Amino acid sequence: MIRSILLAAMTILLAVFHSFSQTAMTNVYGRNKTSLNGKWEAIIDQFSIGTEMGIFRNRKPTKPTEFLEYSFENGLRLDVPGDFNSQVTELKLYESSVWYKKDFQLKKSTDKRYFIHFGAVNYLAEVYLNGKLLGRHEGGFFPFQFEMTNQLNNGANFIVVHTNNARSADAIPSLKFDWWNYGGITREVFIVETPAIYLQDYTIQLEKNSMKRIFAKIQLSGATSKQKINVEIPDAKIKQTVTTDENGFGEISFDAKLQLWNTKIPKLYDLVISTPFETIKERIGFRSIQTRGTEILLNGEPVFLAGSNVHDEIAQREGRAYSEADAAQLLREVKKLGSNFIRFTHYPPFEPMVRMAEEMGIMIWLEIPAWQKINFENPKTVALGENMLRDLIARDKNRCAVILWSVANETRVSPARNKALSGYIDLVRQLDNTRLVTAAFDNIKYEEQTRTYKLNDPVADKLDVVSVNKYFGWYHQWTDSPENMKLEIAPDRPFIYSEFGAEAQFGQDGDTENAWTWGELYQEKLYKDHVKMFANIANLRGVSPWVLIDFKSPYRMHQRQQDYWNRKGLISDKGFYKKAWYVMYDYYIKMQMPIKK
Ligand code: GCB
Repeated sequence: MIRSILLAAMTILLAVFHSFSQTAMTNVYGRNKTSLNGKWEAIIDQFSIGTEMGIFRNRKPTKPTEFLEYSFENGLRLDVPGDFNSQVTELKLYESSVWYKKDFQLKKSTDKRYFIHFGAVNYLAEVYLNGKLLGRHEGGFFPFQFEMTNQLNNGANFIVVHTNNARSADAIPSLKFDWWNYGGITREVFIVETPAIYLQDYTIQLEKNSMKRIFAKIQLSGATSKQKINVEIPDAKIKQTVTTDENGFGEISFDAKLQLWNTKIPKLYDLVISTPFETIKERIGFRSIQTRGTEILLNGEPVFLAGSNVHDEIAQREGRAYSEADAAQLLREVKKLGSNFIRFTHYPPFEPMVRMAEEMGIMIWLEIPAWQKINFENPKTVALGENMLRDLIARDKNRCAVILWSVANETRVSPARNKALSGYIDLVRQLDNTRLVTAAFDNIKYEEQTRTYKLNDPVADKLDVVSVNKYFGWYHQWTDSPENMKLEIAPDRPFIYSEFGAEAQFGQDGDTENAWTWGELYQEKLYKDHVKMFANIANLRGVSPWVLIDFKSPYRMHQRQQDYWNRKGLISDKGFYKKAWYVMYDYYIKMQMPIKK
């Protein structure tokens, strides 16, 4: 009896497990893949009734008395990748179900495995192949995959994806957030063909605090016996063999003579990993990142993070950024400002953007969308955040440009939140002990007696670098002249001023005194004041103005000044530089000048 109950429970667990997505394989761009990008047929399903109707079966009437109240044929067609809100005028504010369908042909080999990879779907995705559920995924900014091998036909196939971007209280992000809730299949889709035993995951980086010792971790999928894997970096004369165990896992570490990646010369090497069944290539770099007291050290040298906060949106076009051209446009602006560092807010951007930033020598902060009011009381929400961290680190852990993982932005202190964030920090360290961990806080408090701002947050003590968002002159009053402002934030470690700023419409002067003029002069002065304040913060190791470019947001309802744009950009929605841009430009030149000894 007990045995059969256990068996039944196991079967249910397996079924539930099966219906969830898998973490995407490392380096999908280096795989044998076919793109499913392009036009997909689509059906808008405002009431989310398509599941009951069986839209995913894509049936046609089979007898005279039969009719079906849906059809993909000759209807809406949407571009993938791309959000649906900015493709169809009526969908601009839409937050519900859209069904996508794509036909494809595939010559199936019996000795291969097949996966479908999604760069991201916002927010929920249910993926069906040939009318049967492959699985579900939750979270709008992370890659995921499903294995299709058994359900795939040799020849004609069709994929249906049910996407839904409705907000919910237990989601991450939760009900409100300051960016547009772009929905749909927002990032690229690939079919990946692999051998039966394939290289699912690998990590190759310098060991913590080392500038010459490399460690490599390999995970094969489908292996049942030991295998020999070659790891080669010809340019660095590296040729190593890792022997995996019966479960496909192997690791090794070795010394190498390397030219380290840095922001001036972002050296990347060609990496070749060969198993007996396949060869995977990519470009990879090596650097060390650590803290010493209040310093951040890149390859042992103190570095100042001259930052840009970047949303996944470009100037001159509404909608989610998705292409290499978009990434190039965004990153060009980051470079032009003189930034050596990007804080990608408040979610990871699409993968090619991270790779391109690395090629350009830009250091990177990546975070999960745990933004302000997250329901940390709910264990499912906490677990969702953990999964996001796992997926994020799985995707970008081989990118040397990534120096900081951020676990949250402006979350409210509570026992449940403290426990959740503390768990996230431990998890990040367990998954990747080579990078620095941070979070952005907005809860600094003014101490009247000492006229000093301090941060009293139990979570901050666990971080390598403490980051604060504070809007003096905009949401908060200056309590002293900028030169005399005192901030003592985590004085024993590096501090990043991760957000500050004000809204201004490009081309509208206003005046320096009144915020409500929404003018460039007010914004410019506010930036000058911040620069004065920065000079007095002893442990300030980076700043990141909010925000590089104006972006769309439902929060911003002033119809004449904002029109649903957050206008805190240094650059306008049309791509013009506001006066404040030049203040930061000058500051960044000064902060990155070599120190005279
Ligand atoms: C913040 C948030 C950011 C907002 C910004 C603003 O503190 O972290 O997501 O967009 O302020 O403009 O209010």
